[in-house]
Amino acid sequence: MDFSLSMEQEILRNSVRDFAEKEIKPVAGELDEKEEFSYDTMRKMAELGLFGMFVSERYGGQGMDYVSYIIATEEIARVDGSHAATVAAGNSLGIGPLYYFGNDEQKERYLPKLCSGSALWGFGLTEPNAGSDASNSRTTAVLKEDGWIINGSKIFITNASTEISSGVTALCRSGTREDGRPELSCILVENGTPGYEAREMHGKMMWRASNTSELYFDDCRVAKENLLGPRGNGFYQMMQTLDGGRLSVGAMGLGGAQGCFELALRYSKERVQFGKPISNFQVNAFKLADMALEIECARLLLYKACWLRDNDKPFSKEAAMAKLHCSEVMYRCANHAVQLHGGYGLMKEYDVERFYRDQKLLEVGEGTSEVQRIVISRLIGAL
Ligand code: COS
Repeated sequence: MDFSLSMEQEILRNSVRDFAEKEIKPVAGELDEKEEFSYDTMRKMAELGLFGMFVSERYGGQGMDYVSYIIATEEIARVDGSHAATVAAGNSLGIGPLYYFGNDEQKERYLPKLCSGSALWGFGLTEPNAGSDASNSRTTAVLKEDGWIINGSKIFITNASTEISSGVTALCRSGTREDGRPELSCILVENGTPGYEAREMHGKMMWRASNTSELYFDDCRVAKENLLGPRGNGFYQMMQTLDGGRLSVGAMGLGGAQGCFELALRYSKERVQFGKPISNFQVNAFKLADMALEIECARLLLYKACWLRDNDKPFSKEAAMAKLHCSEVMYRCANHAVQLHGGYGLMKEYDVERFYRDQKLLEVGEGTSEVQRIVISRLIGAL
């Protein structure tokens, strides 16, 4: 068994780490405070090649393996959750469905701009009444002579209402299946289409510098050709996309946990109480040891799941496990990190305060921890 990364993967990790330290870390706190999406850091992340990472060069992508994409996401998350969210949602959820299920014309139309990072695309699954129960979508798409007419709304959609957002893949009820259940299809809707509006949401606890939107479809008309893949395949497409997406959320948990650990270790060695650095007290050293242990285990689990994907092996169960575990590892690491910082950890001046808030999303987004346990339970044959 070979656990070593390739030279290209090591170089990628170092360059993304260096970039994140220099370009994101200094501005992350202020952007979080102002709840502001940064077009400047977006442009720089795009220049670094952080979009279209697993897409073939034919469509303007970087043609990398999934492990590389996950390493890059991990390194951004080590410094800031909001920027990692922009990258993870941009690749897995924005680009993913178009790349996996689009026809040549759709890929050629949308992917080059998305892979260059000059445009972003949303993943329109969640609705006000269809969160965990994702197939209970109420948004309808009716096929008429001149195209689809869409009505309904979506909520909590990342990257959908920035100035460079160019559209969304929307899951819609397009009819009724033979077995009486709703037929669900994915339809591509471009920004600027009459009847479609994406409104930015504010007041978030976490990922405050990422873009989150509510989407409204009011007799929104798009061409028949905007259907993604075969009619009725929408839910499978969304679920398959989420399998890959969950690996990037795992990377956010792993990177965030690593960030918390490094901040906590440095602070514990500097902070002196009772005449010695607080890391010298066994109660604190053990916290740091537990963090290091959990991060090591999480990394092995996540990379193995990515390796399965890269080698065309089933990975749904491992993706759910990695997403769940990495989220919970970051939870424990963020908690320890704030505890080790004492009162200072509760102040915005210290990055651990932001990590502590950002972590919570990982247990909620792209399938709650409870949903991951359902997926795992089913895949091990327990449910
Ligand atoms: N890939 C492809 N198809 C899949 C799939 C996957 N990973 N998982 C399920 N499916 C298929 C099933 O085979 C089933 O097909 P049929 O309708 O032909 O029988 C269909 O999808 C429905 O599957 P299932 O019966 O398991 O659906 P449930 O309604 O029970 O929902 C959960 C299952 C809860 C796991 C699903 O709704 C889910 O993941 N919810 C969370 C959604 C989420 O992550 N939202 C966050 C998005 S924010 S980015």
